[in-house]
Amino acid sequence: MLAILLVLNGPNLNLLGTREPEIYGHLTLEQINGQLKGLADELGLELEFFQSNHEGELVDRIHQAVSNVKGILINPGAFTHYSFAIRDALSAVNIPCVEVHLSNIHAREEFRKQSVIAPVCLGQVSGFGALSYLLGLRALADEVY
Ligand code: CA2
Repeated sequence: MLAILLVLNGPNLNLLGTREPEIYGHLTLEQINGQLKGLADELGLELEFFQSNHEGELVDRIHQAVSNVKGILINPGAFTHYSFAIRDALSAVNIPCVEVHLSNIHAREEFRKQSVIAPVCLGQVSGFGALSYLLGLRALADEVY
């Protein structure tokens, strides 16, 4: 049976490809997920995808992951910077997690430089557009196998 990894995306990432392409690129979330699926097939992994604009829904999905998920790839969106609820959920389930960002959060506004999620993750990939997700998936796959 293939290991299942969960790809989580937070608020506003459903708008990818429609606005602010100079910051977030031209790809839609569906296209990024398609690239991830291609890489997962190569690596022999199964992916589940979930995007929500609601903090509680992301927390609930993380809780559900306990039953079958071996790793979590997460772009928490703006929740990166202040959601102790998502951080606590990731910490509670104790599933290996990698944080990814399209933009380089360390090269933007002051408030974006802090991630409250990163301390409960294996690591963070930030600033490479869709490639951040692919690099993050490779890192997570390494941990899972
Ligand atoms: O760079 C990233 O991946 C972010 O997680 C994106 C978040 C932002 O709040 C984080 O600081 C960094 C914002 C996602 C907003 O996505 C949009 C996509 C298209 C148009 C407008 C917003």
